[in-house]
Amino acid sequence: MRKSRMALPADFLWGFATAAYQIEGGAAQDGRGPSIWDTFSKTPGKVADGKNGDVACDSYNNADQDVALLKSLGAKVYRFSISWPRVIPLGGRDDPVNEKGLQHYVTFVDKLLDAGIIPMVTLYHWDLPDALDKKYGGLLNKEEFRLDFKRYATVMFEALPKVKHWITFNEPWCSAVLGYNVGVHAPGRTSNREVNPEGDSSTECWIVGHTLLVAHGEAVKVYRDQFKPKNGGEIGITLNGDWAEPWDPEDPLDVEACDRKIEFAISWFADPVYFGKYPDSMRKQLGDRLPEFTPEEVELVKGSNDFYGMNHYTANYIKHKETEPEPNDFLGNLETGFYSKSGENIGPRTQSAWLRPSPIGFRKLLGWLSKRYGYPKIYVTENGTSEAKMDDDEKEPPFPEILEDEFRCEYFRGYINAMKDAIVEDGVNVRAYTAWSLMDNFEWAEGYVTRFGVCYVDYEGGQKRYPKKSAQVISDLFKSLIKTE
Ligand code: PNW
Repeated sequence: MRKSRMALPADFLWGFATAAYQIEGGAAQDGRGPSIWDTFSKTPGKVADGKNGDVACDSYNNADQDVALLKSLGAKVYRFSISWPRVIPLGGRDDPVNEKGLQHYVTFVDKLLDAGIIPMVTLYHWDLPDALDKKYGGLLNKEEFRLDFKRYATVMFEALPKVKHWITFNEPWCSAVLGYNVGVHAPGRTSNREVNPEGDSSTECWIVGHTLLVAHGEAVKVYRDQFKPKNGGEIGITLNGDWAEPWDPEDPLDVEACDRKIEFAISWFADPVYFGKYPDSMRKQLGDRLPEFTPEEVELVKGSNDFYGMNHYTANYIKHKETEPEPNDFLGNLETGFYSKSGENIGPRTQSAWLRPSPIGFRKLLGWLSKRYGYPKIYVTENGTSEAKMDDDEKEPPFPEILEDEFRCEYFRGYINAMKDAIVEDGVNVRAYTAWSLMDNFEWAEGYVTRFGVCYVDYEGGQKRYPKKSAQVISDLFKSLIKTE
């Protein structure tokens, strides 16, 4: 049967995503060193259920099972991340490489390719070697960090020539804001002395953001100069950001605040990557607390994306503020909420306080980004949801009912169709999509309480994986949307 011509291109890549610290476990195996997340999650009070990633989904010891699972779902691509302290336990440019740790990823990539699955590799998904944080302040130290990251990236490019899709950093906004302003992610620095004894929310997040951009540019340059010519392949950064709707659509100041919200979240990183400078709205509010790019840094950062990596989950209503911005504000002097002036709810609640589904917001944000950045090739590298627990006792449904995740199925139907509309009707250039997440995993400060997987993980039963209904829904949906010719 001939499929509709209103479909996704035959070479569209779809699959699932994960991150090293969230799934690997094997924390003390084969010479892996600690990351800032090992340290942070073992600090009392930092993670909801007091747990950590020591075992997680034990993916370090279950490569065959994970590859078989991906294959059974028909995935064409798998996005996963490398644990830097597994490869270089102390992290630094003069520190030894741990061959066993490195070999794990070489073998894993081969297994994926043997199964016909394309690897998409994130170099940094938040698990900085703890030794670098202790030695020189980690991401706060631009000159040290950029060189250590460059060396780590070079080791990985050298070891994995078969990988053709590289992501430098996952969600620098989260590293900077959650790690150095709010303090709820590692290393947990903030001005809020009830949360942490050290940190300055008014300056550190902007410094860290700058470090990440420069280090990204550094790794891209190495890849383009030394590896791309012989291996082919491409490299980019993955940015997260929500769609913004005005609280009062009749108020031009709320409408303007929506753009400012997206600029503070996304253009903070995307403007330097595409235009070589920070957004005017940020410079205006932050003044010299926002670092300046040196000419050498502009050279590195501007034009450093071969594709735009997009993580997207939710939308907010935005209300401008009349007062002067607070020194620790990172939103752009505005309020975010789930209700509009007329009382409309943006979407149903989930288990994640920050996440409410709004598929139309995905289509709108794809359009906003495409217009601003010249219709770049986009890879959607994360999209997904948790499910609200049963109202009365905050318990999750028992196994196997938990596999019938109709709420998540509806989320994916809505979001994937919204993306399809953006592609076929609005002309945005999305070429890949990886759902978050392949399986339930360590959800950072929420521990194992919140499940994002399209496969259930039985943490008490040897980490066995069971596909939920949503895994099949995604698979069937893409099969029906992709042109077969
Ligand atoms: C992303 N927020 O994190 C991460 O890339 C994943 O590792 C994570 O598991 C997933 O989304 C689900 O949370 C985010 O508060 C964490 O806006 C928090 C926020 C956004 C993204």
